[in-house]
Amino acid sequence: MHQVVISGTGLYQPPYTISNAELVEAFNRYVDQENARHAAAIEAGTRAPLAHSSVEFIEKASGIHQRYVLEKTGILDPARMYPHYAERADDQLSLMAEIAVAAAEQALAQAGKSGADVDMVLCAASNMQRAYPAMAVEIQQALGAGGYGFDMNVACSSATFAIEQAVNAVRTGSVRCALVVSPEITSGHHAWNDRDCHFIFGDVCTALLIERADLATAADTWEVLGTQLATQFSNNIRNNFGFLNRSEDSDPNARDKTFRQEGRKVFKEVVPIASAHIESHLAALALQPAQVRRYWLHQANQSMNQLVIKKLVGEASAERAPLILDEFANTASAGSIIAFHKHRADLQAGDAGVICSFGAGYSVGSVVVRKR
Ligand code: CO8
Repeated sequence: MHQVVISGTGLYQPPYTISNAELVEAFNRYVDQENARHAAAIEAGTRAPLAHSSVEFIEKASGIHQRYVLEKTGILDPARMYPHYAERADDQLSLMAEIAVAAAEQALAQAGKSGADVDMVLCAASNMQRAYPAMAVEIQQALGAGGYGFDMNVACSSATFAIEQAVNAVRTGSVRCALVVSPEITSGHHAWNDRDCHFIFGDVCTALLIERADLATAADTWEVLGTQLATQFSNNIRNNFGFLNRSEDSDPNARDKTFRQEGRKVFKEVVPIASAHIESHLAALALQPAQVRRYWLHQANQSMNQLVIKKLVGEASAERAPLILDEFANTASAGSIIAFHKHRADLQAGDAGVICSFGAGYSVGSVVVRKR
């Protein structure tokens, strides 16, 4: 068995931001237009009017201040309320692969490696752009990587679940260097016209390089002490978009074909699951929660993260569990990886940290690391 390290990370940040003020202004125009269009039915009492959103609610309920997106005009157009993406020919690099390659190149540069050193590529994200060929195989080719690649989807836990697959493959010697990319184009399958959730998501792509410790040459490496994954079925976060929709003769634009959730239930149910999961994982590694210098938690909701940390160590602080969701919003499986990417430089050799995702499934995945 080989010792395994994370030796590089990368972050592709889309070119456009949408502030809460811009988002709410566009959403409220959409509401006014819809209510005007259905004025007679609203007047007759056969249809409920839509309600305005508010910046104050969004910031208080979630902690989100803005989000990055790959395209914003469509999202902010009240007659459309979703992005415009140009269809690409089969011989062009697909959008998911393009942002994955950009993030991967950063991770490779940080690790002092090239695409040719990689022999496993995992594309781990909440939605794939197409059914096949696998996104990972296209990314593998674009980077000049060898070995093999495959796609995985465990929604918000896609990245941590992929890390376990990569770590095990490197540990057992079946590969030497694995790349995990999480191109999360959440804008494409988000309900931007639903007041309950329109503010939640942003686009991004993260990358991680995982390799044998004895082959790593980077100065900044993180030994993977252990990984632990768990799932428990819940319908509280769900998207029914899928390849059987056509045969079911269902409406492709129906509300259930994009993201939807029972946010309050998710909040209440997932906090105890996540904190108990982290506690049991640390106990299995003979570590106390207070001995962990940093928690890079899933980035869905500020209060949720504060509660998880309070349960673990008694008090929440940005030093112990940094937040990136104020700037990035919820980026599905990429959130905890962005936190790790941006908030690890100040840790010292010997310091332990936990990367932890939690979300749809339900799913929870933790990765315990120690700076070398
Ligand atoms: N503006 C103003 N008021 C609003 C708005 C709004 N936009 N939305 C709701 N309200 C009102 C409601 O009507 C309600 O009013 P009243 O009390 O009069 O009935 C009041 O505000 C409270 O509403 P909620 O109970 O819904 O509000 P919460 O305090 O629960 O906050 C949150 C809502 C922020 C959504 C919160 O519940 C939350 O963050 N929960 C956790 C969710 C979570 O972690 N989900 C994980 C999802 S991510 C995931 O798993 C990945 C999926 C794959 C990616 C998909 C990409 C698209």
